[in-house]
Amino acid sequence: MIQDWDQFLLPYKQTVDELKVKLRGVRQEYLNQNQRSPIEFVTGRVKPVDSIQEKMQRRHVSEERIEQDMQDIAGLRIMCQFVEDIYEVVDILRRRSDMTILEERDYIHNEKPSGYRSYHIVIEYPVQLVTGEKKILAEIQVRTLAMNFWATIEHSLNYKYQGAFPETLSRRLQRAAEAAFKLDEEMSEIREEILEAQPSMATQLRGPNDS
Ligand code: 0O2
Repeated sequence: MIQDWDQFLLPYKQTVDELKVKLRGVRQEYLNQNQRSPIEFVTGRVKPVDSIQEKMQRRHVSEERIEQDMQDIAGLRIMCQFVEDIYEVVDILRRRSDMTILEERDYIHNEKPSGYRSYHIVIEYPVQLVTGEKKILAEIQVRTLAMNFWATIEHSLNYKYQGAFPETLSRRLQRAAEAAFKLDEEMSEIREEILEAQPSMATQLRGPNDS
């Protein structure tokens, strides 16, 4: 039995905190060089204990197997402006030596039946504890702003309907997901045209609050 969840989750919190700093640092590196960053913003969370317990029941994961079988207790999200940026971010992550990629799931080209799209990466990340090094699994979700918009709303509706959407709502959400993806495709085409016409725009496509 996990007696003290706060204690158990401490290395996961450290993982999320460290990765948030590092991934935001990637964005800052681009901006400092006056370049457009493929990372728009980064969020992270440790999965709440009730969600962990619910998933353990649903997936038949025992407490002995939790560290190996629950890949998303530590979760990071990287938001990008364009679909192309997602694959650039994935390449950046593949080149890093401070984490090991264990698994990649492309839910962009293989969207989920719900309409969900994102690129998922499961990594092993070493945290340094007083007792020594501990390897922690973390899930990094990389998605566009449009994919994030859809997923955030669908997630909150899911909470309300406990996953049992009425058929009409499911269909509308699938249509909305397609519309969001169409928007991503349109934006990519517009971006290509702008860049071809005016290469200097690359540095100008930056966020409003960036110095
Ligand atoms: P949270 O933290 O509240 O977002 P499973 O968890 O069983 O669905 P699996 O194989 O463990 O699936 O992992 P998968 O599919 O790679 O990633 C699960 C996570 O992806 C979910 O976490 C969501 O964040 C996101 N996700 C997957 N499918 C959907 C979807 O249809 N809609 C939305 N909005 N998000 C999705 P959790 O566990 O839901 O928790």
